[in-house]
Amino acid sequence: MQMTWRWYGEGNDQIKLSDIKQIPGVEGIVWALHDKMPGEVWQPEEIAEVKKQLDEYGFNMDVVESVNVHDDIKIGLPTRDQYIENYKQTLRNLAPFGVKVVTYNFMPIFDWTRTDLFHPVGDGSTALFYEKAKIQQDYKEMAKYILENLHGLTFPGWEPERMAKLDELFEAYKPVTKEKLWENLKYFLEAIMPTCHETGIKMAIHMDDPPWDIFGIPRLLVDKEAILHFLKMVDDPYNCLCLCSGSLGANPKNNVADIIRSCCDRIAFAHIRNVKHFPNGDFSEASHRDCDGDTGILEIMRAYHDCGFDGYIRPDHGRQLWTEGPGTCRPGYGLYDRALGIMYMLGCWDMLEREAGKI
Ligand code: DNO
Repeated sequence: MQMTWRWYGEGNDQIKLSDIKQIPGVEGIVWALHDKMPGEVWQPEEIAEVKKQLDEYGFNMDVVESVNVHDDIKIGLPTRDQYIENYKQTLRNLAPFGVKVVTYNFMPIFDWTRTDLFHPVGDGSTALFYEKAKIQQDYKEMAKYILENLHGLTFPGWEPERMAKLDELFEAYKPVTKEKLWENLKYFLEAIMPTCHETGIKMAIHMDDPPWDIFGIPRLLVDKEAILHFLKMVDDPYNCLCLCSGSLGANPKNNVADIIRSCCDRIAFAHIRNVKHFPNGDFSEASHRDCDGDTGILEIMRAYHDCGFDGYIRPDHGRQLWTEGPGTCRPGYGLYDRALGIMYMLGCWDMLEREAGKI
């Protein structure tokens, strides 16, 4: 496996590349051009700028998270073809810089969804929290809460320009049933697979978070059955997964280690995140330590190891620790808990490697 760290870019992340350099084992930065709207072409000179910054610290830029997919592609509007052409051009522009994996998602309207970004964990730290009852109600209320609590920081999928048009977006998605959304995803992937072969870039779809329909809009990548359907639907080695343990793990019925074993050869990128469930359907994010949540981090690491996983991996959301709070820390993406998460993951991995006689 190759350890990576998600960084939001110079001037857009409180964490410095020099801080990340001190965390053991990090080889690459998972990056994006965060000021790009979905559908815009990423230009070579903009990509070159990021490469220069990463080169200074010896980090690779192999993984992009995300090149976001325009709503017209998800909705299946006639304008989608132009946006697909733009997407292909972005892939062609990324490849000469060594990019190997592009992450994206196919969630309508909202990306990951939480109701509290700084929820007390009980030990003085805070974490992202999902209160089920709140997600039945007012989507505008929820979007407003999220945007206000980002304190002006960008968050992909939560572009203020898109959030300002929520009623229009909900209206536009009305005819998009779950079946239609699967079809639109297939159309998109079949259109870009030749460009993936040409550029050597694997497309890694992120799991839907949370893994169920919200506010009446469908979500697709929610469980083992859906994942296997997705891989078969476009059966191409460049059609891959960004297997997010925390997204899937939000549903207690998902056995994440088992899912990994069923499709490991198509996992290009692994997100490791731990989630704790409450009996009423609420959940809180937790430290990466196995016993702090219900996701089964130890068995997940064992599954990756048994399968000989050599793709990219990163700690996903961490709690906000110590001095990290609203305004000083991008929710879920602070420095400390993700760094602790890396040490936990490397600890598991090193032990498995030792037991296998590899180190
Ligand atoms: C959450 C992230 C997701 C992910 C996108 C990929 O923190 O894992 O927002 O980046 O869904 O497009």
